[in-house]
Formats: sequence, structure tokens, C-alpha cells
Amino acid sequence: MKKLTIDQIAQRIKTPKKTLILCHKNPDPDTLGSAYALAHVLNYYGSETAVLCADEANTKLSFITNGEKIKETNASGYERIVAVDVASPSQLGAHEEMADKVDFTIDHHEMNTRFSDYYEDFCAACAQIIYDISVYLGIFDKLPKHFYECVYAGISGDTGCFKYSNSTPSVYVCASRLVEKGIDIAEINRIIFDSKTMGEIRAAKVTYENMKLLCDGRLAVIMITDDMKRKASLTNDDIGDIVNLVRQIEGVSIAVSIKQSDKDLSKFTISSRSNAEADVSEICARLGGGGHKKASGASLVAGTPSEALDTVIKLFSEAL
Ligand SMILES: [Mn+2]
Repeated sequence: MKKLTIDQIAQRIKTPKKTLILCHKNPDPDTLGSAYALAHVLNYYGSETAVLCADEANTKLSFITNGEKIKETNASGYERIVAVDVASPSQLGAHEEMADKVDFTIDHHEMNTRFSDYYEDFCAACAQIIYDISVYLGIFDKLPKHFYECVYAGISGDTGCFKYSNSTPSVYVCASRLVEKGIDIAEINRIIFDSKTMGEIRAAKVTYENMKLLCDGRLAVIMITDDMKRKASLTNDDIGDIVNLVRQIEGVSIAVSIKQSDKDLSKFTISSRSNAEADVSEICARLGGGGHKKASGASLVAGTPSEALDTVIKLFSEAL
């Protein structure tokens, strides 16, 4: 596991090889934008590329994926495998066993487990690192418009449309150079932030009806069981962002969503957000997960939903 300098990662990228690019499970605009932006850089230097993810991308993000079915990509026959925005092997989901074969990782998570040679920078988005590499290589101006759209989508996604505390001056400098390229930022941001499916609207209704406010309203928890999903006809995409719905409530310091797996009812996925000082990545790390101080996730095995709920409430209320 070697830490790579920007020059070393640039040299590896310049070496043409048939390359498979891995995204993290439940793909968001940053992992997808980073993968497709990196593909453009690799293609520039003669590498053939394909993108693979354990879960299919939300159809509204097809402006990044070009509508490709990235869950169905054939994973064999590549000379090199790389991972973007992937903090640990478990983040590869069903492709976890491929972690051993990864040549290098490009990532921005402080909790990265460094499972391969890696290039890291703890900036707002992994896509910002791909931008930095393109600038270092001197090819930023030579790439197709889709590259600028992908980088912008990744950065806008991970900064909550440039409003989170990770929106540093360098984020705005990078965004400024992307806007200069004439990309349609209003449409990209509308798709990522202001477009909801009817399923997402139903998920919001279920969330507000079932959330629990604890610790004098400072902890908000929403549990979505498989049964609740069935009754309201909710897909995993529909409930993808519910943690942010309860995070909006005034007075809430920590928001947590718990989602029961539809494949294995004893498995629960936890997403957490901190509005204040509490470091949710520390709490998630205790469950074997991780992420950022203000946004982290983990998995939990429990006999029943109420058992999972009790564990989560106990852990997160301790942090308040
Ligand atoms: Mn990211």
C-alpha cells in the first residue's frame, strides 16, 4: 500500500492499459462523476476504460453515465483496476473481493483504509482530485465537455450544491473554471437537488410519519423496515436520501437513517449526518463503517428492527 505523489499517479494514468474503474456502492454524483471524468483522462492517453459498480446508478444521473448499465459491466479482461471515491473494500459492495486486485485508489475520505496504492487529498470531492490531476497533466483544456460536467456534478453533489462547510476557496476556483467551459450548471443542479420521483415523495411522507425525535430533539432517527417499503411501494432509490429530510428539522444535531435490507432482514444500513460538533465518522467506525465527520455510514446486523434501533439510539445519543 504505497502513498503516491501527484507525479506518480500522473505517470500511472499516462501509461495506456485497458482499465476497469470501480465506484462505491449506492453510487452518488461524486463517485460516478469521478469515474467518468477519470475515464476521459485515461482515454486521452490511449487507455480503454469501463466503469463498474455494485449497484445501478439512479436513472436521473444518466447525464454522467451516458445511460450505461454499470452494474452489468463485465469485470474480466482488464489489465488494470482502479477505484475512485471508495474509502474501504466494504464500500465496493458485492465487488468487495476485487479490492485485492486494485492497482490504485484515488480518494478524499479521511477514514480511507488504504487497501491499495493510493493518491489522496482531503478535499471536498473526489472529482476535485481528478480536476487537479488534469491540471497537473496540462490537459484540462483539451478534454470533452462531458469531463467538465462530470467533475462539476461530483463537486456539487458532495458540497450539497456548494453550501456545506467543505466548500473551500479551492472548490469555488475549480467550479469557476468548469463554469467557464459553458456547462449547464442550472440543469445539473436541478437534476441532482431539485428533482424528485413520486417514489421519493412517498418516502418523504413515510419518513415524516415515522421518525423519532430524541435527546430533547437533538437526535432524529428514521427506521425504514422492509415491511414499510413494501406497503408504500418504495425502492432503495426512493429512500436513498431520507437522512437529509430529518436533518433539516430545527434543533437536530445528529440525523440517522436505518434501512433494513430487502435481501437479508437481519442486515441494516446506517447513514448519519452531523449538524454540529459531533463527529459521526467516529461513531460509524465503531460499527465498522466510516466516512466524513459530518456524513458517515455503517452496516449493522440485528435480530429485529427494534434491536437495530436500540443499538443506534444508544450509540448516537452517547455522542450528544
Ligand atoms: Mn465523495
